[in-house]
Amino acid sequence: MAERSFLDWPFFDERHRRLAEELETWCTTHRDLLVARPAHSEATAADELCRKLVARLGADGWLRHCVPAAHGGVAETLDVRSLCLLREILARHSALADFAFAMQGLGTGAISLYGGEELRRRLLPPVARGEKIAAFALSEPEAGSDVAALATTAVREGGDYLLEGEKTWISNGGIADHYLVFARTGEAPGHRGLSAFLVEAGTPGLEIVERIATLAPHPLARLRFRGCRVPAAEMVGAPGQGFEVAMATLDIFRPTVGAAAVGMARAALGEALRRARERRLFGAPLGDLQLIQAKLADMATEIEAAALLVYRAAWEKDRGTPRITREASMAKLFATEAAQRAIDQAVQIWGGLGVTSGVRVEELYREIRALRIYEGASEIQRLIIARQLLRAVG
Ligand code: COS
Repeated sequence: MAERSFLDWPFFDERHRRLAEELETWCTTHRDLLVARPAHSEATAADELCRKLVARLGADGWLRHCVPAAHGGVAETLDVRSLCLLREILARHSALADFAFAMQGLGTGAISLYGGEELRRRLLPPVARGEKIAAFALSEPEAGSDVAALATTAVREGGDYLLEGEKTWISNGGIADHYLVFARTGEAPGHRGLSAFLVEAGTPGLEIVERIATLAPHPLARLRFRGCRVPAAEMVGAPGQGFEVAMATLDIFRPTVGAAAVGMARAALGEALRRARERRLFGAPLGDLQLIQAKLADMATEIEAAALLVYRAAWEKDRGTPRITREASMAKLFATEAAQRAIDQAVQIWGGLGVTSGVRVEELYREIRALRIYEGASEIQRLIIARQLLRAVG
């Protein structure tokens, strides 16, 4: 039985509790889809399953939480608590289902926040229905953490921009229908000279040059832009506003990464508890050993603390606080690090079986790792938190 008591926290409304119950039921009904795994380990192994997950999540209305109500969504503006709950529950059942859900939101978040009416009307409803797949293309071979240093350029030519450069580790790269691409337009040096563009897959000059195989398979690619012509009307936000667009999008989605980590950690705790009760050692259940009890206690306490930070950040945003940068970073940092520790302990409790391919905790061990890196590595989150603290004192 999944942990539900946190739903009584004051961060949630009745609609959140209902949402969690409904998704839990859906996950049980769709168990076959959620336990399905890519059949092989190549870079494209997860493509088909991911497409299937997006289609199912869309058909059953879950992706409506990724866009605003005016364009096929549920809430008037993105409800971060709902996004977090959905990610936590999906991630507890299937990391790939969480990934499929999350990328629809991250890939269109900037359009929901900054897009013009035409772009929103054209792009958001099909993403909410799971008919189109979205992607967010920020990282580059030489600029992952340092966004202000990104090198892809977009040069104005008549009514278009010409994009040149490379993006890498792009989730959904290769299967996405469109990419939200950040490029240097040069209005000013550094972060003030970036802009965001919507680039449709198949636009001449956009090439998928490499599919990237990872520890836990999901669609990932390196993209190259060579003379890629994008109409100026496809810019998201104003010229030079790209850095702000990226940061504001990440402020919303970083707590949701923390939520996914909480979901994975809860799955690991469930597995650890089961093993502690079922496995006998020295003539008694494993869970009678105090060293095992200490692990379980630490896991549960850290998961609870992580969930508090995640839902605090989400609630803070939902109640209208304009910037939740510090709260979002704290939630992502603590939840992903705590989940990594909890999952590691679950593997330890499972012993040899814990590192056996196909066993749930082994899978979680591989799945959690990327969350400490993507959407801002733990080191970057610490930097952001510390800067905010230092700024506040002087
Ligand atoms: N919301 C709105 N504005 C923001 C912001 C936010 N979350 N974060 C920063 N800004 C503003 C700052 O207030 C500052 O404004 P001014 O120009 O008015 O002073 C400006 O943007 C520059 O901010 P800062 O000085 O902090 O920029 P830096 O280049 O030093 O650092 C970090 C920016 C490191 C925070 C940024 O590059 C980052 O988040 N990197 C990680 C990126 C990432 O997540 N990559 C993974 C790819 S997505 S899978």
